[in-house]
Amino acid sequence: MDDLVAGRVDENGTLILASTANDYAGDTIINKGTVKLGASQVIPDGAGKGKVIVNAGATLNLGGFNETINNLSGSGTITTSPSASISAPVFFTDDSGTGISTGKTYTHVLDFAEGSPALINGVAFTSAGLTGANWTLTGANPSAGNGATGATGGISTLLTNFYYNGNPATLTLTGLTPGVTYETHLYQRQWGGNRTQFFTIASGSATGVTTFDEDASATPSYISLRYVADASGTATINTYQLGAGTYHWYGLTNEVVAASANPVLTVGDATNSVFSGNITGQLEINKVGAGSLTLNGATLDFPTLSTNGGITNLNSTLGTGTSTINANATLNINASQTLAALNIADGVEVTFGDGLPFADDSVKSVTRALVPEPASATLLLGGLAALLGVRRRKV
Ligand SMILES: [Ca+2]
Ligand SMILES: [Ca+2]
Repeated sequence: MDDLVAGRVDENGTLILASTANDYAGDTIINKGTVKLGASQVIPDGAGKGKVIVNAGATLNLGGFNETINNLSGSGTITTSPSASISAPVFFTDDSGTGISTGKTYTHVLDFAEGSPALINGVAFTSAGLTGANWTLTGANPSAGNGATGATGGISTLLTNFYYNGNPATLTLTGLTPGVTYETHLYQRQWGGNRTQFFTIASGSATGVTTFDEDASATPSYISLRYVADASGTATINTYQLGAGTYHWYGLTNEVVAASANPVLTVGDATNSVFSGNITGQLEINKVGAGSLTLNGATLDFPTLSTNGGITNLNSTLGTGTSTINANATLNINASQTLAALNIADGVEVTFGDGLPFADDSVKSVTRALVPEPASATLLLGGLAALLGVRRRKV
């Protein structure tokens, strides 16, 4: 199902594009408000597809996802915000399959409704009622249980007793560190009947959803709910009943995980374009295609600019957000820069301001601050940095 029949957004507010089946041929024109990605690759690209135009006052928010577009123009804003997601169940029958480990950093290890809580792979769980110092479970209340868990070991203890009857049931985790990526694992087993739920995980503006029936398989499982903690250090998990019964809360863990890689916006086709807007946030711009892309925006503050095709004209100063340029295709730097790294591939031409080019035959990388002055084309390298094998020619 297409989210957009015609790719034109004219109203304020946020439109989330989440269908990877989008296949419209026209341009994607954002005139007002925000278009936010809800999955990777939801804007059509390639032959026969349109351009992306983000006009002044409007925003394209990558939402933590990768996207490839034919061509970028306009003077609006490109940014990203963290994503949240829920992955498919992982099945297990004993402790070794649960992924629970003393090698992980946990903020919560909760065994609901268990008087003698589980000990799993050396991790001692907390005997959890409906509230604790850094969490609450509302909605679900009566407890029940039996020993027919389908598992052995400590995880069988965890899966013995549970809370139920919440519709919705809301679990709130607090005391999290803002900006840190976490995964909540919800552990469950078969009880009987259709217990399909609509799950959401939310922290700040990021929300992930899925539907899942914990009773569909006789083999116990866990589902992973991944998110980046918001500024308040709070995450909320909701379950809404779709099947015949409510979700059974047996137990959970919440662990610190490595942050996801920054999302990449891959831009470019055979045509030339100018983007005069701002680019901010933890993202990478990857220039491809035979045409040129000119970046003129007042605020260009993002970690990584990569050039892998055509010509990139960098006419504004990159911000201080650990800016790295990976030059694998022609790059014209036409404004002063202070960079964390400039990585220049063999044979790639990088020119610095005012028409004085440096043709670089062999430099692999420069990893110190770079401050070219357009008027004199002086290249200043700090620390121990050196340019090797550079051929400088006058024009
Ligand atoms: Ca795309
Ligand atoms: Ca339990």
